[in-house]
Amino acid sequence: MKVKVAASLMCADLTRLGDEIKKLEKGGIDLFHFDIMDGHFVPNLMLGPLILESLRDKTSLPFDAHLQITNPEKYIGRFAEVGSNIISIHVEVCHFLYRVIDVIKENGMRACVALNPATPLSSIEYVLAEVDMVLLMTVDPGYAGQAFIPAVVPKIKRLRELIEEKELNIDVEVDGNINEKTVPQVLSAGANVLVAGTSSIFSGKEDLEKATRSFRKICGFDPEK
Ligand code: S6P
Ligand code: MG
Repeated sequence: MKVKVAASLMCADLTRLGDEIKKLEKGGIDLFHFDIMDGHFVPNLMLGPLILESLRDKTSLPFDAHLQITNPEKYIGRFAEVGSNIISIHVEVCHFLYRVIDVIKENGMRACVALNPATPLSSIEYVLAEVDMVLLMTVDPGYAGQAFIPAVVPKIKRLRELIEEKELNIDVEVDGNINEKTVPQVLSAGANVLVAGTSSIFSGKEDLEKATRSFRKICGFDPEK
């Protein structure tokens, strides 16, 4: 599957998000990842639909809304209105996955189910055929800058096997401490959408455009393209 890099915008310079988006685009980013946090499901508050709305006319690249909130079903329509292309809902807080996945698709978006590191793959066994993407967290959600949980690597591998066994066409996104060291592990296990945050493109060590290019190179992209 095509490898894609998603920029986690909560890790960007929030005082100049429009400029950051332009730099990321020039560096070859594939999509923009928005961490929506409610202080209930996760112990932090971050971003909201207005951020997506204010940035929507700045780029035509896809917006990937990672809802780290309880009652995600209440907000699907709002995230569709502000221009989300992908919605990720956490299985830990969603009791009616079939219904919510249907609502996401009816609103014209791609449906993704997200799992915390300790949540087993069996929780999505019956809905796998209905989703466009599965997001496997490689840290417990809530904060940037955390340590990678290596036990997720065999989980990624098993998920990719399940997808192939069922002959499905599903992206596998990974999120949390995805950097030079962990990219080879997650790619060879079968992930193909990589969320880049403070441990890679937003480390502040390089200009953002250059950092995005370097990260894409680590992910196997040809630097000339
Ligand atoms: C965590 C959130 C993530 C982070 C990202 C940060 O709750 O879902 O998207 O923003 O993982 O990246 P890093 O490289 O700082 O871990
Ligand atoms: Mg995220």
